[in-house]
Amino acid sequence: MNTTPQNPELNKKRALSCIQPTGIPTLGNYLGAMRNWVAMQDEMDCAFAVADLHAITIRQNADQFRRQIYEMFALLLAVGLDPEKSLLFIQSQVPAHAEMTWLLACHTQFGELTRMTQFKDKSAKHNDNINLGLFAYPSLMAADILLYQPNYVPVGADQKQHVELTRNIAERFNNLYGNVFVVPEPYIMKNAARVRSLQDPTKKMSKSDENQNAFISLKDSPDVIMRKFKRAVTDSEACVKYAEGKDGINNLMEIYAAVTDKKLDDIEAEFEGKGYGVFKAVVAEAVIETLRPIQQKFDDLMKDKSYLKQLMKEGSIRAQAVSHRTLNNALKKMGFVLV
Ligand code: ATP
Ligand code: LTN
Repeated sequence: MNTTPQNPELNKKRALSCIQPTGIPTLGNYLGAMRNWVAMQDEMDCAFAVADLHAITIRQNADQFRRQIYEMFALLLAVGLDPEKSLLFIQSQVPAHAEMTWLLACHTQFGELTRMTQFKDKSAKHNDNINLGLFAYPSLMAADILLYQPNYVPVGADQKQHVELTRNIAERFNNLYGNVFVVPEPYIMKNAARVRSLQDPTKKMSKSDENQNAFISLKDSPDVIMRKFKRAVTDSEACVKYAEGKDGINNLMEIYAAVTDKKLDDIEAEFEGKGYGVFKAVVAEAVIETLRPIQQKFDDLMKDKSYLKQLMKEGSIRAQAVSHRTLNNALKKMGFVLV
C-alpha cells in the first residue's frame, strides 16, 4: 500500500484484509482466501495484516501465540504475498488500531453487536469466557479496515456481516463529522473454492476441527497429506462423477480442479473406469505439489526470525504512517486537541 500521497499509483483501488494467528491455515483458507490475495496484489494497492489483537478474544498460551504470529506472517510471505507490492504487517505493532477502536466503539451500538453471528457462535463455544473484547471484536475489525481507506475488503462469506457493520459505522461517523472514511465494500470472491471437510463433506474444512483427518494443514508433510486423502469419506458408487448426493467426491473433484485448473468434465473423463483409490492418490499428489514450494519457503523463512522481524518492522513503520494520518483526521474532526 502506498504511503506517499503524491504517488500516482494512488489512483489504484485499495484492498485490505487480515487473518487471525489462531493456528496453521488449511487448504481451505489457502484456496478460499490467501491464494486470491496473491492474485489481487498485482491489480490493487493491497494491505494484509496478521490480526493478533483479535486472537486474544479467546485465551492463548503466550509461547504458542508468539510462534503462531511468526508462522502466520511467514505463511503470508510463503504463499506469495510480496512486501514490495503489498503492505504486510502485524496488527499489534501499529498502535493506531487500538486507539481507533475506542473512537469507533463509541459509535457502535449494543444492539448491532448482539446481532453478530460470530459473537453468538463464539460465545456459545467459549461460554466460560464471554469477554468485552469478544463482544467488541467488530469495532476493532472496523478500525483495521477504516484506518487504511480501502475500497474493498476481500473476505469469505462468513465475514460479510462484519464488513456490513463496518460500512454502517463509517457512514454514521461521516454523517456526524464530515468525510473521514472511505466506505468499503466486502469483496467476496466468486470463484473462491469452498473446500469441505474430508471426514464430513457437508461441513466446511476448518482448522479448529477436532478431527485432524478432516483438514489438510498447509504444514502437513506429503505422507500425512496422502494418508488424509486416502481416508477421505466418499460413497460406495466407485464412479468419479460430479453429482448431487456425492458430496465427498464433489469436494475432491473441486480441490483437484482448483489446484490443477482443470475443468470438472475433463476430470470425469480422466478418471473414467478408474476406482476411488487411484483418484484419491492423484488428488493428493496434486495438492502435495501445490504445497511443496510454499512449505519449502515457509521452512526457510522460519529459520530466519531476524529477517521476519525486520520485515515486520518495515511493515509497521509504513502502516503507522498511513494509519496515523486517518486517526489524526478523525480525532481533529471530533474536536480533540492535537499537539
Ligand atoms: P476456524 O476454523 O478457526 O473457525 P477458519 O478456518 O474458518 O477458522 P478464518 O481464519 O476464520 O478460518 O478465515 C480466514 C479466511 O479463510 C476467511 O476469509 C474465510 O472465509 C476463508 N475460509 C475459511 N475456511 C474456508 C474453506 N473451507 N473454504 C474456503 N475458504 C475458507
Ligand atoms: N475477522 C476476520 C479477521 C479480520 C479481518 C479484519 C478481515 C480481522 N480484522 C479486517 C478483514 C478485514 C476473520 O475472522 N477471518
